[in-house]
Amino acid sequence: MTTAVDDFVAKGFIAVRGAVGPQIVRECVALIENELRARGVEPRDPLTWTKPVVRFACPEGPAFAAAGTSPALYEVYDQLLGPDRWIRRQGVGGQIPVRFPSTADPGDAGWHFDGSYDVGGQWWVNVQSRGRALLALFLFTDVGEGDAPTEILVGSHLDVPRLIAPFGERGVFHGDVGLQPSTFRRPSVRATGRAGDVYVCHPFLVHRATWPHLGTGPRMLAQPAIDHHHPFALRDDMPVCAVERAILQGLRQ
Ligand SMILES: O=C(O)CCC(=O)C(=O)O
Repeated sequence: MTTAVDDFVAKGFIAVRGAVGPQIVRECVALIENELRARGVEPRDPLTWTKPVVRFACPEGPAFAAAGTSPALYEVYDQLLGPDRWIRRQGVGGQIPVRFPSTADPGDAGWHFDGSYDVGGQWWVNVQSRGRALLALFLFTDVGEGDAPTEILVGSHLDVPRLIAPFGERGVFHGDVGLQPSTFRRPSVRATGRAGDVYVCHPFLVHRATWPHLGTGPRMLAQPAIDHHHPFALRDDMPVCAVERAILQGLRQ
């Protein structure tokens, strides 16, 4: 029988529906709206939506702490990583790209996997995934097909380990890793859902923002790393968690 964990290893993500409750979502949205106002964007006035995307660091505070410490997410992190391996953060973290209805190219919608540690102002990655045990996509608004959902290449996390392993522990700037044509032949899905859903993803999953945004309101998403105490050891002779299992599978394929 295929378990949810096996499915994650094969596909590279799991959608946790209703991970964040509606009241917490509302409080987070109010804080995101304040950030927009501070940047001259009025969340309810389309005349002020002059750019297709506005980005900022995810705010901190009790509402985001409640979102980031959702029991449903903790259970999934435990299942995918093991209870003692990941760092419990009193918040969400990462960046929030808010996407507005627009047919303009936002300029940031290329396929990529995320870097996880800073080397001289660039985001680097290594096969042990230093600094990132998981990528999470927190939907703070309802996201339908027309609302510029994030697009995910299913199973693409299995293609990345072989590309970055040759760079050893030092790693490589994530933007310098040339993805192979076979990765782009993988099926894609769009991270649609309701406000409060969270897509928990393998750190090497290839994804991109999409455009145009044909919806009616701002799309709000946070995309933090879930960090770990130690990078993955990737040793076959030790117990491995699901994220590591996928990296080892990718190295063998
Ligand atoms: O906004 C999105 O849908 C995803 C953006 C993204 O992948 C990124 O900024 O790294």
